Amino acid sequence: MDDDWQRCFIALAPDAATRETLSGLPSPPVARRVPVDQLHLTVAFLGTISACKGGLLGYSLSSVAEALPVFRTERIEHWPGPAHPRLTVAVLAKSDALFALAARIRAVLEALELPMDDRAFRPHITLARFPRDASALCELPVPVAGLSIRFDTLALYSSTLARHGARYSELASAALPD
Ligand code: 2AM
Repeated sequence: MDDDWQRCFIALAPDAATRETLSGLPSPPVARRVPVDQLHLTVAFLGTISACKGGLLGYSLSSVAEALPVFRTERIEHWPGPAHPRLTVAVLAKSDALFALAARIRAVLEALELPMDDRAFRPHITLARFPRDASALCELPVPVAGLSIRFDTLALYSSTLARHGARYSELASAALPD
């Protein structure tokens, strides 16, 4: 893709202890684990945007990066694709704070006239992705209620297709206050 246009999303990045917790959660052997440094929770998916709008958005992140509470896991599930499971995800317990953050981000996107995917927001952290022809060989959902999930950063990422799946690169970030 042209350097002036990138596939982007805004996500929360877990702190180091949370990354360790997430990397210890089970996923089917056939699925490819998301590398620990790439684990994230997408709050807004933008699709392809210009570098110029991305730059403006990067500057705006600190205006929405308010302190967040500790979140809790609820369970691990498979999310389906058209013909077979697509993802193994950790689903978080419902949180008003996450929906409030998504609303603040939506307002910034509207102000910058940036599009936002209007799929319902289902807060989750993808742990693993299935190859195209795989079936789910392990029993899920697994309840993993109550594990602490903390985020320390809100960031704008670009997503680039690589040989073994997408790679995410941080374009701009704002630290979340304690
Ligand atoms: P996923 O892990 O559930 O696939 C980069 O692709 C990030 O944006 C991933 O977290 C991915 O979620 C999410 N994402 C990809 N396409 C999306 C879309 N159309 N709407 C919302 N989120 C999307």
